[in-house]
Amino acid sequence: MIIVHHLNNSRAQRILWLLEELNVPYEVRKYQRMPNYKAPPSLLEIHPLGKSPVIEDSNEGEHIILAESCAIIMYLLQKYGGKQTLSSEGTLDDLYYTYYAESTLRPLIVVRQRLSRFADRAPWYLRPLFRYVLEAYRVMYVDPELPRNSQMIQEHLSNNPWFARGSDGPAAADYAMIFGLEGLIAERAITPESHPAITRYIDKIHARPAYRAALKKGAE
Ligand SMILES: N[C@@H](CCC(=O)N[C@@H](CS)C(=O)NCC(=O)O)C(=O)O
Repeated sequence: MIIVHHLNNSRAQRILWLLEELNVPYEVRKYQRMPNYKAPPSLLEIHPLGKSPVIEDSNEGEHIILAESCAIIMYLLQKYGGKQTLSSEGTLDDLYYTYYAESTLRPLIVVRQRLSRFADRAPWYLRPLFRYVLEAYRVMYVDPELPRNSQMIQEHLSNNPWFARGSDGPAAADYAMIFGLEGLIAERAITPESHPAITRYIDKIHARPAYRAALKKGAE
């Protein structure tokens, strides 16, 4: 049986969603973030980077351990996915957004989140200076990127129900993208008014029975 090493409030949730959609049995091993929001050291016993998600499975008789959420998504779809055939343009979209999710979108969101938290960790007398520098960095380098990215996604989802053009259900790119889109909402980088197609897309996924079942298993 597949084991998912699942950290609360993390990317691991989308792996549970995928497994529920695939109807593949799995076991969830839960880990709680520490007060500093880092993963507990016990995750280091599973994988050298100590992050989540990580899965364990048996593949052609061999026990495997796999990290990186998008690698896990592709592995699970290749091994357990049905025969969803995408057009050549749909295949390109799927490829693009699966890589884009972790290499471009998530880093932007993470940098923005961290910039707003770092100043609070500085000694009190340095905080105003830290805030000034971090705010300047955010305004110059991060903030101009987010609207451009959100606009691209908004346009794509205005014309297509799923990330892979022509697809009639979620593909790798959808499992990859949902965490970043939820992050845009959490960061208040987009609102239902400013980006209605993205909001509708997220609501549609959140209403899926498999997503709801995954939430129950992951608890958060
Ligand atoms: N690119 C990796 C990122 C893994 C990652 O950073 N996971 C976060 C949870 S969303 C984590 O484990 N954070 C805890 C920590 O960094 O200690 C992936 O997509 O799996």
